[in-house]
Amino acid sequence: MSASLSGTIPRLDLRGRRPGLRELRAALPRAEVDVEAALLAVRPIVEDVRDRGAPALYDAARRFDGVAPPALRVPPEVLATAAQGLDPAVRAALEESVRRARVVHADQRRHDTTTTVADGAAVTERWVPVDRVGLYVPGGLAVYPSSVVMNVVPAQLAGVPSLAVASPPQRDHGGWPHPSILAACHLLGVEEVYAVGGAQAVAGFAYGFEDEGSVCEPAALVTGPGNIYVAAAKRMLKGLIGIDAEAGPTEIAILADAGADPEHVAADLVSQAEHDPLAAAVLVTDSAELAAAVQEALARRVAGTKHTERVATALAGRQSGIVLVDDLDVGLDVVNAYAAEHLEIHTADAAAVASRVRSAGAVFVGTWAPVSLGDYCAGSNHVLPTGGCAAHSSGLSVQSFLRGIHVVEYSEEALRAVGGHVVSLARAEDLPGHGEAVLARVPDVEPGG
Ligand code: HSO
Ligand code: ZN
Repeated sequence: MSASLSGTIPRLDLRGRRPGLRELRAALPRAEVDVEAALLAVRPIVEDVRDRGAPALYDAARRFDGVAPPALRVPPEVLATAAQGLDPAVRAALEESVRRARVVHADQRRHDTTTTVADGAAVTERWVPVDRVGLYVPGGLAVYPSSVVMNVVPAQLAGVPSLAVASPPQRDHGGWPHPSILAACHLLGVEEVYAVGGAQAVAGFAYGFEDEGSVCEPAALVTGPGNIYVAAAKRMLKGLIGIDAEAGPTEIAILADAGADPEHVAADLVSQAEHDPLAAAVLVTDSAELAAAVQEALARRVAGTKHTERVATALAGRQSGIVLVDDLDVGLDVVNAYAAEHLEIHTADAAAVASRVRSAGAVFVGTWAPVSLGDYCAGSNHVLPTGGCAAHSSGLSVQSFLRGIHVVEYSEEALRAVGGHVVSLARAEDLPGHGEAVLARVPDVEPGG
């Protein structure tokens, strides 16, 4: 076994210190993903789709996917055939995944709230789903029908009336998207599916296009994971469309004490490292013994796993590491500063420690909740903020597909009661026209009352 495939993981020793957030951010391992550089490549593709529509999408397919699809829209019989061809065990697993995700996401639905601010004065927050969503599903290294579930279920439960999926055409599958993606769409009742990939798919959703009499209307929101070009297209088109997060490489952080099982820790680090050579696997522990045992278990597991090279590269990369700390308080500082996409807690009283986590896409508490459970069948969503974005953002949920509209209802008396304050603030901001709009209705109000 070459040294580079040994599962060796960089180390960061913070013992004897309690660094602040600024220092932690600088010291902690993290992948450098240069979305700005990808923007240079993506801009002409997006502009071509905007200007030429379908012909640009076919050209991009030939160029980037090595095949032009028979049509951009996948016909219903191709979707049905894909579903029929699904391995029964995979079908059963997808159905259970959908069932659990639906149960959890149904509870996330928002109810309108009406607040009576004063007599005759009410403000309602009305939740309205976006009109149309485009879901992007990648199809390169990663063909994830589970991601179809994680995007479609919350959109459907939010009540989004129009929903389309796009996934790259595959040379091996007659130019249609991967059959497992099509099968997942069919199981979920998604009928509008396009054989379009990459940045051009995001552009196609943003501007809409027409192909052979079938129209893909523009979407208000585009969600779903993708490579750096997809992220760049989302960044470029944000504003015209809403987006979820720019998904970066997968991350797992584990906070563990001396009582943790090194085999569980190592298996879970490997499980996310196998996504991508740029995936991040970070162990934070106050036990040098555990760190050594995990390193040993990793050497064995990395050699024995299917994607050895990918996993070893991810573990050895500058984005991964074992961080040694004095105690769990510092450990919590570290994981909160890191703001991992996935954080596992393997400590005594794991639930109490987990309750002190403030930044993570998802937290997996204790021995029986590995990240891979959450990837498929926990009921939680697996589209989560990466790259430290968990410091300010959340994973995909029903909420991601809703907009809150403030509905303001005041009676004449209610306006009269507060109108003077509006006039005062309008004068203070040198916007007397604002005050005059009130005085036109209730002329007798006095500034300040
Ligand atoms: N861990 C990935 C999701 C995934 N895992 C899909 C397996 N399939 C990012 O959260
Ligand atoms: Zn995963």
